[in-house]
Amino acid sequence: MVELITLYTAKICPYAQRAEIALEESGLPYKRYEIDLSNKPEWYAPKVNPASKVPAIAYGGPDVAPETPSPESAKIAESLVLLEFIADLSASTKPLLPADPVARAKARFFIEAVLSKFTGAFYGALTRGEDPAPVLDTIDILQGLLPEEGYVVGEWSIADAAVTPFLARALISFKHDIGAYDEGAGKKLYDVLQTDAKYARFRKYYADVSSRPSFKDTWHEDVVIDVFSKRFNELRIQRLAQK
Ligand SMILES: N[C@@H](CCC(=O)N[C@@H](CS)C(=O)NCC(=O)O)C(=O)O
Repeated sequence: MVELITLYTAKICPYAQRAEIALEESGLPYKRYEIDLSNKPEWYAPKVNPASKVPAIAYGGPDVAPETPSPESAKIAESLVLLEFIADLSASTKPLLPADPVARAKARFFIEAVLSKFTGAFYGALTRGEDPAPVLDTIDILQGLLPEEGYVVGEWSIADAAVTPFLARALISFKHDIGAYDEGAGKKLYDVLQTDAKYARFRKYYADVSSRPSFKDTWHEDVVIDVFSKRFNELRIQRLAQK
């Protein structure tokens, strides 16, 4: 029997959105608790996640308020661990990974590619002002791993949950030219992604994942635009001032 689940999350955080999307897809009941990352509650690190990061899940134990987590619940952190955990919990009711070992390996390989290729290139541009153009190459790698249609392994799986929050933040940042990179470089890249025939498969994939209720209900575009533009456009100004 699946026990009580409390998800500690934050609207701004792509890692946290991964877990939230998977929980929504699983159909498992859970309590959602928003952590203010700029003013974290003092109980959060000692009682939930010593790394003081979101996402984290308190699983099992008595039915308590999220602010007073029970020592009897298991505390689990790290978004990719949580995706696997949620898939394990819902395996018999709503599979979030296919049964076939090859398809499971493909899902995990895709997740690894998101981590090792795409997120580094995106954050390099967003936070360190690196040229965003290499992001296109990493999107090309990801779309090359997709089947001709559908999700990463055909049916929706946690591999789709792993990538969607990052694609959403990359697209919205580039669309609004938000980031520490040179002014105009994001918008240029966004226009290529929207129009170039080379990225047609990517566009279709993103349309598929982003139209699911699990994404729409967990995506807070206004919050992301607001926080990202304050944080990363300021980094652009600082970078230019140091030139
Ligand atoms: N590797 C972690 C990364 C999680 C992470 O970096 N979360 C950020 C927010 S997006 C966080 O909680 N940072 C702590 C802070 O801002 O103080 C995971 O995959 O869950």
